[in-house]
Amino acid sequence: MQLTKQQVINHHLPSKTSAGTYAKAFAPSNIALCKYWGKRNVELNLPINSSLSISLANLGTTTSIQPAEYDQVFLNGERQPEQQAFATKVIEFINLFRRDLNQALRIDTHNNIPTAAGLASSASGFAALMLAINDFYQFKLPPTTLSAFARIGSGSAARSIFQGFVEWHQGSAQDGMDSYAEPLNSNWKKLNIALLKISTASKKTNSRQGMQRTVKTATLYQSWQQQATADLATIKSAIKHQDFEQLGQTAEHNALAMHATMIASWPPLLYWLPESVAAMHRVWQLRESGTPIYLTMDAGANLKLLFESQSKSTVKHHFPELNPTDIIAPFA
Ligand code: 2P0
Repeated sequence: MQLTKQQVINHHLPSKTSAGTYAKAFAPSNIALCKYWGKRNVELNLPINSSLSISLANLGTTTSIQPAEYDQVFLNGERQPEQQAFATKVIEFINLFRRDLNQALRIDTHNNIPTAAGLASSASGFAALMLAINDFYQFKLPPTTLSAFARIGSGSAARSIFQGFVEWHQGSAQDGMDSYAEPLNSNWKKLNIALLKISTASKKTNSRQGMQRTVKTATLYQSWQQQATADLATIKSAIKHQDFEQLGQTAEHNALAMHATMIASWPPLLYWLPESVAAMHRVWQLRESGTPIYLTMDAGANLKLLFESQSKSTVKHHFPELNPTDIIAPFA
């Protein structure tokens, strides 16, 4: 029988908890170099393959929790209507952890990700919320449990509990408690990521629906799993040896293989816009002219560019649409 979120969480929370008066936590956004695409368990967001990401340092979400007269959710200072998706998701998640439903709460979420970058905020959002919940109720949960619980909110949130390079282990346990992320002990001062905005329009098919459709209908999905497994090992080796070409090549190949399986779903899932493809060609032209630059893309039309510090001025010259805040050096 499949376990529910509540059953899994109850089993791992301390028996006695006390509510604090105020808690505030930050979690970074992350960009996957080896992507998560496909769930073996939809209730618990358990992935079919392990993934590896890089967290975006101080770009992400800050969330605070405090007692209030009635439940209220704020996003970037604006009260969110109770019935709308954002407030519902936040309240449903916090309800998994609050045993005393009589204590009403005010939850404030602030994202400092450049909104123009069109970066999904569910990863940093659920990670920051989980960290704030842990603090507010004084659960004192270990990082691996915090990561596994954040994953129950949104898969990629498992990785946003940590900074730097982060590996999320797919795990195999029925309750998913071995499906958590861990930081790799590594550093890459020269590594840069640029967020190249193509569109900020919300996508028609979200990741959750998209993954399920791909797993069900794309015969390419089996090859994707094989490639993701191989890519993870190659990326870890590239990080260990600080081999940028290997890192960039593998990350780009991984993203495009994921998109190929999406496109091979039915009905097809094509997140690219004509402008995305045009930007991909610009990246490839720049690379052909000798600049080591690679791209990765998530479930959307935007590109993320990978390069090292010595290429920064060339990249800015060829992509004048990038603002200084769109370029991040996570280890600098
Ligand atoms: C990733 N993505 O590894 C991949 C690459 C999008 C493409 O994780 O359903 O928002 O909440 O577990 O985590 C986006 O999926 O999905 C994602 P849920 P999530 O970054």
